[in-house]
Amino acid sequence: MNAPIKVAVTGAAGNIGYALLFRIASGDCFGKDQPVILQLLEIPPAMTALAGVVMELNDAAFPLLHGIVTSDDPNVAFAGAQQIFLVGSRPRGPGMQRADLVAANGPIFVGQGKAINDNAAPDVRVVVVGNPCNTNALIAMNSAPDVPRERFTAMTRLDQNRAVSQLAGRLGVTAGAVSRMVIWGNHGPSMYPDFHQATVNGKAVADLVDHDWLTGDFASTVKGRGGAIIKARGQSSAASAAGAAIDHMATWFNGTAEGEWASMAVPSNGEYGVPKGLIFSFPVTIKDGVYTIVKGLKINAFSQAQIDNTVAELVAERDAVKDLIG
Ligand code: NAX
Repeated sequence: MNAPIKVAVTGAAGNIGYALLFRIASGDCFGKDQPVILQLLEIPPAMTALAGVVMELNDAAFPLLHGIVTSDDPNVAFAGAQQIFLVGSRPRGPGMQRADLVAANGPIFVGQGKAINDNAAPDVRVVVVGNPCNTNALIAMNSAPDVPRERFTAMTRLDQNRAVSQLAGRLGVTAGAVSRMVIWGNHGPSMYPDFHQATVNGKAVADLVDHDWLTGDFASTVKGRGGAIIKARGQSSAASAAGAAIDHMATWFNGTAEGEWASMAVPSNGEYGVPKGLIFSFPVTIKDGVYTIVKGLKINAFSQAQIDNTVAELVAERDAVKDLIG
């Protein structure tokens, strides 16, 4: 058995937290031989609900769960943390525009970025799930000057998984037959689910599926899936979002399989003309805990227009929080 790792989760009493914590504790994320200590952050009004979640975590009697810390202080929750899931954020209220959401969440991620800077382990790795996740990650990264920039990422894996599921359904195969489904850009309305690189059982998707469907219903279903789930369930996606966060961190921890890519929003170094520093979803490969953006992909005019569009959305978000990122 390995030594326990410290895993911090914010928004731990929320919907996604409730689906996420049990899977981390059971070994679904970091492996069945990797004990964990959970360090859970909530805001004061949610601490009672969090105490109930902790009772249930204890009652599940997970052999890998070596301890649980709860706090409303990020300095405590992030102390020595090696893996951090930033899930908590302020939800969009009635009448709030995306820009309002960006502005409302900014200060939270300044504080959490500083607390990560001052308290987390030197090998810390962070995924931001709370929306607007790319820009929240940008703010946290800029508030943590001592942490290597590439340790801050945001989640587009749910979008990748949704796209994979749509392709699998269309072609009558299981999700495991679909490879290299890439999400570019923002986890927001401008995201680009790029089918050009995707394969099914080794064959190019573009050769197997009607092009109009790929540029029409496929893209709009992937982009609109969050809304469709809220409409059907009366609540936003939680189990699939938690599953995607597990996939994101498990892939970062264990690496990508030979020939496979994962979509992760990571700081751009200027790849594919994306402005340096934006937290932008790219296809990556991962080995030994280090990701590398897949380079040299052919981008046709259709894809370039989509990428330009999602760059523009992220630049606008960045401009809305420019006072917070120095
Ligand atoms: P909930 O509102 O159920 O839970 C959020 C929790 O965060 C609450 O318990 C709240 O008390 C806590 N919280 C708020 N501010 C906090 C702070 N400063 N520190 C610590 N905790 C804080 O939302 P839930 O359904 O769990 O969704 C969480 C976030 O994930 C939302 O921002 C949501 O928009 C985002 N999502 C992101 C997705 C992605 O693909 N990147 C998809 C799923 C989800 O919509």
